[in-house]
This record gives sequence, C-alpha cells and structure tokens, in this order.
Amino acid sequence: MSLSGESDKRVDPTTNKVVLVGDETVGKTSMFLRFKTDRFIETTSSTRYLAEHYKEWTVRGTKVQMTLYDTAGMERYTSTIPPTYFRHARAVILVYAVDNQESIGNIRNWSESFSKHRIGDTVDSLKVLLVGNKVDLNRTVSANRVNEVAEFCGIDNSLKYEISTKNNDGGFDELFDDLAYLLSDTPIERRKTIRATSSPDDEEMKKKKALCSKCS
Ligand SMILES: Nc1nc2c(ncn2[C@@H]2O[C@H](COP(=O)(O)OP(=O)(O)OP(=O)(O)O)[C@@H](O)[C@H]2O)c(=O)[nH]1
Ligand SMILES: [Mg+2]
Repeated sequence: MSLSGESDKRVDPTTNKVVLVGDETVGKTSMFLRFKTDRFIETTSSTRYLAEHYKEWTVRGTKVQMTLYDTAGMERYTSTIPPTYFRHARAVILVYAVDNQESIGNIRNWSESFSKHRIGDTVDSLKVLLVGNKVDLNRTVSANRVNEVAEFCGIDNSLKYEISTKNNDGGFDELFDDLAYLLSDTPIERRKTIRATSSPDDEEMKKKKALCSKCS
C-alpha cells in the first residue's frame, strides 16, 4: 500500500525484462509498438530515447508478465548503449531485416556487445532469440546465412523466427507466445515449430537472382 492508502500498482520494470537490439531500420520500434498497441504503426524517424512497456501477455489462458525495451539501432554495438540496458534482462531479441544483408552480419556484433555487458548482471538463464523481420518484402538474406550467424552466436534452432511486423499473419504473436512460455515460471509445453527452416537456401536464392537478371 502507498502512503495515500491506494494499492501501489507500479510494476517493477525488471519484471521479465526483454530487450530488443539490432541495426537501424530493422523494425525494433515497430515490434515494440505492435506489442504495446496490437497494431502496426508506421514509424517516420529513428528512435532516440529508450522506451519500455509492461504488459501481461496471455498465452493459452495463462498471463505472463513482460516488460519490453526498445532502444536506438543508431547507438550501434560499438558505442553508447548503456550497460544498464541489458541489466536484469531475461531475454534478448536480436533483430535483423530479411531484406538487409548488413543487418544479419551485424547480429554477431550485437551478440558480442550484450555478452560483454551481461557479465555478472543478468540472470544465468538469459534467453536469446534471433528474429528476421519484414518477410513481406523481397528477401536477400538466405537461410544458410541465418544458420551460420545463429551458430556463431550459439542460438538454438528453436529460437529462430521470421516475421512481418507489418502484416499481422500470426508470426508476431507466435514469437511472443513462445517468449511467454520461455519466461513463464509454470512449465508450459512450448510450440515445437521451427519457422526459420521454411526460408529459401542459398541455391534457391541463386536461382531466383538468375531468373531476375534474365527478366531485366
Ligand atoms: N514492409 C515492412 N516494413 C516494416 C516492417 N517493420 C517495420 N517496417 C518499416 O521499417 C522502417 C523502420 O522501422 P523501425 O521500427 O523504425 O526500425 P528501428 O529498428 O526501430 O530503427 P531505429 O530506431 O533507427 O534503430 C519503418 O518505415 C517501418 O514502418 C515490416 O514487417 N515490413
Ligand atoms: Mg526504433
């Protein structure tokens, strides 16, 4: 109870803290806003300030508390993301865009960045998810490249996702459902679907490219 006699409804901001990281324009704020409002909101500028939103995510009738954090991709792994951004995090969502090859390459740097910061800070059971956003656009990132990066970063196959935050095709909700399962204290059986395997491999990408160059 607070001094005013009302019950204190403030939520501990570290409650199942989940942080979004990734390059500029990969769609972190769009994901943050869809989490917050259940809608796709067109963003027009780069994020400048850290934002957080607490929500009870309902999965199969169970409510799981979660606080999602968004920061600027322009901060870059090399410079000024404050170490406190990762403090007490229970999950990190590494985001790339499937139409942006540089963004998947930089995932390694983002991964190294939080590994450096997390020492002694975060709980042992930190979950790391790899999310390819913008699958509604023409992809240039192959599944092989994703697998290579995931392996380098030690990310489990079952924790790779590909979604469109723009089109509400279910992928976004499935990602957060899985996250809720992972964070939940009650053991709930997690979905076993591995979505990233449905993306085209390098051979398919080459064939596609060859066909496109014949057209032009
Ligand atoms: N087509 C498509 N566009 C998207 C999707 N998600 C985000 N965008 C667009 O991509 C652009 C960048 O999105 P943001 O969410 O601002 O990207 P960000 O990662 O927060 O970028 P920074 O704040 O600069 O780090 C915006 O124009 C979004 O509307 C998606 O799933 N599909
Ligand atoms: Mg942003």
